Amino acid sequence: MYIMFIGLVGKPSSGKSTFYRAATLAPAEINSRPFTTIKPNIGVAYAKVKCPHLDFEKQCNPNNSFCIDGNRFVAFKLMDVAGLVPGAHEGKGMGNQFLNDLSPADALIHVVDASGTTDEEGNGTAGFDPLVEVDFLVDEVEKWFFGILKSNWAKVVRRAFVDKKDAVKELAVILSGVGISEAHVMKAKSVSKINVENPVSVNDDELFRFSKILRGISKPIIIAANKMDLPASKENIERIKQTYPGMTVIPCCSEAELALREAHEKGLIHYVPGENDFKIIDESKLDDKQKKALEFIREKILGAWGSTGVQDVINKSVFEYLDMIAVFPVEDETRLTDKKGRVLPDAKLLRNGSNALDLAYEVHTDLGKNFIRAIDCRTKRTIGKDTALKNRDVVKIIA
Ligand SMILES: Nc1nc2c(ncn2[C@@H]2O[C@H](COP(=O)(O)OP(=O)(O)O)[C@@H](O)[C@H]2O)c(=O)[nH]1
Ligand SMILES: [Mg+2]
Repeated sequence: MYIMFIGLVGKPSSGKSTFYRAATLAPAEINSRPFTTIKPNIGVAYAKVKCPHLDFEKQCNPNNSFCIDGNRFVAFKLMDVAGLVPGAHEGKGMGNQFLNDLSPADALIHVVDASGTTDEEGNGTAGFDPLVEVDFLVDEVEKWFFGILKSNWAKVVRRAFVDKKDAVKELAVILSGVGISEAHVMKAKSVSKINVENPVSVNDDELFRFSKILRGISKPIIIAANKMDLPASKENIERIKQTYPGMTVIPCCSEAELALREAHEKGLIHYVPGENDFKIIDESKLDDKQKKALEFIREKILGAWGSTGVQDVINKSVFEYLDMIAVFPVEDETRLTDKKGRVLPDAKLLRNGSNALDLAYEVHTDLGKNFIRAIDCRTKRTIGKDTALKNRDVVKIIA
């Protein structure tokens, strides 16, 4: 089973853990956790799509996901990586260990302290330039990545040269532990125009350039410009955007998102992650401090910026950078239920281009093995096993 995996990276005190806590805080009533946590810093976060129940005029009973006001939140894995400092790839601040944690990641969210109130090691200061942070982090990730390629290159050369094997395939096999696929290597090869087919001809400069491109393809970085509530942030965020026109920079306030999700959880407010407002459920349950904090968030965050940015960062990473689609497998094509009668119970994230057979295998290996055909529950038409599924498809698999 393929589970999408995103890592949160950044210097100490940029707000990674706050972002992580906000993103992984799901309503308590969610039934089944789609995957169990393996380490304390790996949790389940959710990408947001319009729930298909709206199109069918049915009420859903989610099982592996949750739905608020017609918004379905679909699970993936998120990791809170320990803070990285300059020199991390050489082991500074145990950085090499933390970088290795990123190996399985499909994408990285770089949480930057846009307020400039902490330096590159996370110590409190004033007027620190967040551009420094963006630079050094990319640099550390690239050097770490190059180190992996370099240390494996002799093996690639040997397999291609001595064993006469396909270098691209071997490279993908050797680097599969760092989340590299053959498609990634092919793409990096065509972008870089470096002849990795003949690995013995690749010199160190070329290998570094190739590893940079391969890193960009296999572990894209999206910037969460955090702490946008603080005074210097607005200007800094503009500068980050201007300096890195090729990067996606999304302003955010993790602290506000965490506060809103917690207040929703406690039944104090009604808040849909990613929206530009919330409703207070019962004024009398709030003390003055809470009221003030919520007012601040409403005016200075949601009003001024349109949202807290946390869900935007997630959705952009999942649907644009990683090009995923959300699909909804069901057992009964008219009632849209599973065996237990739950309507539209499950939502799964698949790579765009996945077909009904891929979905069948995602649901269960046996379903994949015994796949006969699938039905598009909107049109009631048969979907052949080679037809690519679309975002928000509701699919019955016949086995
Ligand atoms: N003003 C402000 N402070 C934040 C925000 N997000 C996190 N912080 C604060 O920044 C500090 C470091 O946060 P933490 O999540 O522990 O950072 P980490 O070291 O990157 O995991 C804490 O005091 C947080 O409360 C934010 O959006 N705005
Ligand atoms: Mg932390």
